[in-house]
Amino acid sequence: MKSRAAVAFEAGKPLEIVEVDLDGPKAGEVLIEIKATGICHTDEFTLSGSDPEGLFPAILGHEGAGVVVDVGPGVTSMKKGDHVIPLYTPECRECPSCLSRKTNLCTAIRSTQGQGVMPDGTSRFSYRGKKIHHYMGCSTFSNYTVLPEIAVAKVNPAAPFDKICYVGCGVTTGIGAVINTAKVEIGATAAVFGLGGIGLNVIQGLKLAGADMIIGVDLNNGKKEWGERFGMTHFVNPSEIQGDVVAHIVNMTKRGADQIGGADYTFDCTGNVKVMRQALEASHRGWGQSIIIGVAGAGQEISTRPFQLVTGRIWKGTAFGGARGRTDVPKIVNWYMAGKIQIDPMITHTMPLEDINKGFQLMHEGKSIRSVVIF
Ligand code: NAD
Ligand code: AHE
Ligand code: ZN
Repeated sequence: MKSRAAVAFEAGKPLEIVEVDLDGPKAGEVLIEIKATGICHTDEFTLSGSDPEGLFPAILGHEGAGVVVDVGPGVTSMKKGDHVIPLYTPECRECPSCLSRKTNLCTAIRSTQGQGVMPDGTSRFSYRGKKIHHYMGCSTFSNYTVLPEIAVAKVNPAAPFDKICYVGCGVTTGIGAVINTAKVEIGATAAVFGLGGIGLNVIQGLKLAGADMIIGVDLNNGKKEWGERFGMTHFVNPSEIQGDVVAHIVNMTKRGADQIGGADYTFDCTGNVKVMRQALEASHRGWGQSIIIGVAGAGQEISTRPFQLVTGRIWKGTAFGGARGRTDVPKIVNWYMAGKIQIDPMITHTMPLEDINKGFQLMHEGKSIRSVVIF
């Protein structure tokens, strides 16, 4: 069949809207009509050429929602008409990682996913007879896409596609980093570095978890009001303070008889390795946990004095907020439907597929929180 898609033919070039060819679902796969897709900073990261796993040409996009329109042989958990969210972190429930209960990083299809192909080693997408790569196993910048059944979450059919697509990455990553990865407790102090589409969801997760002090850190003063909307209690713009942001946060969080400062939990939501170090060092001596969410480009490395870890700080990372997609994503959609979490205000811009490059532009300019393409 044909599908309208935004194709990344080359790194660093705008996406091109073309009609691609799409083969139907094979055994264990489902064909999905994508109704809406968000544009995440990770799409921009890969398009820019910074992603060591980046492949071109490819159909990017990993934050979608849509409807199952066909199923391949052997599919048991989905049927035509189901409303679904594609998962870049599948949940096979059979691999050693899934069975370990210690991680959400299912290994069932990770190697082929990283090679831009389906589990059988081939791509379902082509253009003028040439292969187009899948991206993060999702390729939601195509009106139709194919995914393995294990990489699809069935969700509440009453939920609006143009909002719940964001659960496919940003919402789940931010809230999950707080709940699943950091396991933040009531009364905690926290600092969130980078108040974009992910950082604001970390803030909303912290509020949900009952954190007392929620410090937002961003170079863009426009983000102060955004953070406050979701529960941020203090804002720091590192370019406007006297001295170092680490000392500033440590000072703000001093408490107890010994007056030792540092946040109980810090989160990097920038992808900047220098900020990752600041976040670690702004966490509390003895127990502070710093969670890396941001994705850094090829060749970039993190560093700190080992003494920071010797003295009890914990450096962790999280992918998809530690969420098990088929189990957790339907629950998060229902939290949204029940009014427990907000999504609507963060979707600042919507556009048709033809204007997808404007969505990337808005992200570059720091003008959007999330842009959503509606098919
Ligand atoms: P975004 O562009 O919407 O937001 C980034 C924010 O960081 C902006 O508000 C920007 O002003 C701020 N910022 C930039 N440099 C800063 C600095 N030096 N100090 C303080 N603030 C600074 O991006 P996003 O969509 O929120 O994504 C954030 C990061 O998370 C990206 O690296 C993205 O690739 C990554 N990500 C990771 C996962 C995961 O599973 N680990 C999931 C989604 C996104
Ligand atoms: N391909 C990159 C890493 C990109 C990355 O870390 N991706 C996150 C999701 S970001 C979503 O917006 C992730 O899930 N990582 C775990 C995984 O298995 O990819 C690189 O550096 O090679
Ligand atoms: Zn993402």
